Amino acid sequence: MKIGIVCYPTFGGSGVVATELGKELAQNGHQVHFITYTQPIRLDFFNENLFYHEVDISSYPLFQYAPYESALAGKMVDVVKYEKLDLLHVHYAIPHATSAFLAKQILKTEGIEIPVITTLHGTDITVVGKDRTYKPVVTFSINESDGVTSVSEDLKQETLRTFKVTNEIEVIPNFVDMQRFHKQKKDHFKKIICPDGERLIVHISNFRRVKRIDDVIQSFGKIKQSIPSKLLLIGDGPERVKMEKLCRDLELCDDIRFIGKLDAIEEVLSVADLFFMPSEKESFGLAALEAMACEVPCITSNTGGLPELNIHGKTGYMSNVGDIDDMVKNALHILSEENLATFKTNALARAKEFDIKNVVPMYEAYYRKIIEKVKSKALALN
Ligand code: GMT
Repeated sequence: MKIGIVCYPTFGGSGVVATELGKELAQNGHQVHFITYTQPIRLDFFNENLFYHEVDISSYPLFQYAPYESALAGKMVDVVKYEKLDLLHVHYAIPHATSAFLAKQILKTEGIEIPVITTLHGTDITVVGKDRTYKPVVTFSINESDGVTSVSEDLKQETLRTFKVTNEIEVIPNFVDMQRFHKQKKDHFKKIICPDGERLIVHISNFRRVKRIDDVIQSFGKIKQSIPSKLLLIGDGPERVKMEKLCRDLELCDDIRFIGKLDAIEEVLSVADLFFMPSEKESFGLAALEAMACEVPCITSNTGGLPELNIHGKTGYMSNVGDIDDMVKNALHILSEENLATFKTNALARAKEFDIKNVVPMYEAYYRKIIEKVKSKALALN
């Protein structure tokens, strides 16, 4: 198949999933065309089947805001026509599904039927999509897509509760590339971070409020009173400065390091003992899955799709959002000498269920189904 993929090219989970999906599809022999405003972060790989098309957003003094949706739709039309794509797969509803609808209508006037699949990732539904301004547009764009997938059952249910959806939603979970994410021997690295054999706790996110990094820091402060530990905070975003201040206020700076955005996170995860994800909302929790693949158990909140990933008492523990005392109690249990190895083994076993090799075929089957559906519909109308 010739597949167009539209996504946010940044470190965010939806862009990572879209890029990893495209890379795997290319490995499987499909031709994959990324259409984004800049080179996707994880598109760091040469494959003869991978192509990148940059959306050019021309400005004009009249525009206070450049019309990105129009530029994206125009680029989609161009790539579909000239690369003869079979399908457009857009990740994150806003504004990608809307631009795809526009592109589809334009192409229709030229006799081209392009199937459009929208994958819902989380905040496009649970935060931004709910906003009064966007809600009618998101509802319309979901209903006008030829196929809709969601990364967890919980996100599907939340979508059905929030919007008047008339379309079927197929759940295809997120996945992990086990060849990249596996425990590597990085003992020298662990020695540098934890010179006295401390436990290593890691958090990775885009540092938005929804991630509740203050809960990570406060929990860490309590954990280290019982078990000598270090905390690595990986990523960057709007909350970083506030979180640095919190570390200073709690006098934890000697044991916490902010690493910023990091590409080779599997190297850090290889030496981690515990991953923290206390998010307010989390449709899936891709970073937790990547941690599990590197044999790192997880302390997460029990929100959104996290119960579909983290098995309470086996691969880690879940707590109510904001219940720091419970998180600390559970973290101490996992980090104890007698329990840690079992939790690590369980985390790896769970991650294997989300191996990219098992999940990408679900997308391939879904693509074929939607292409067929669109073909039959077009035939019936002619
Ligand atoms: O977590 C974020 O804020 C980034 C966001 C995104 O769209 O890039 O992540 C969402 O999509 C990921 C990939 O499907 C999921 O693993 C995350 O759980 C989800 N984030 C939220 O629901 C907050």
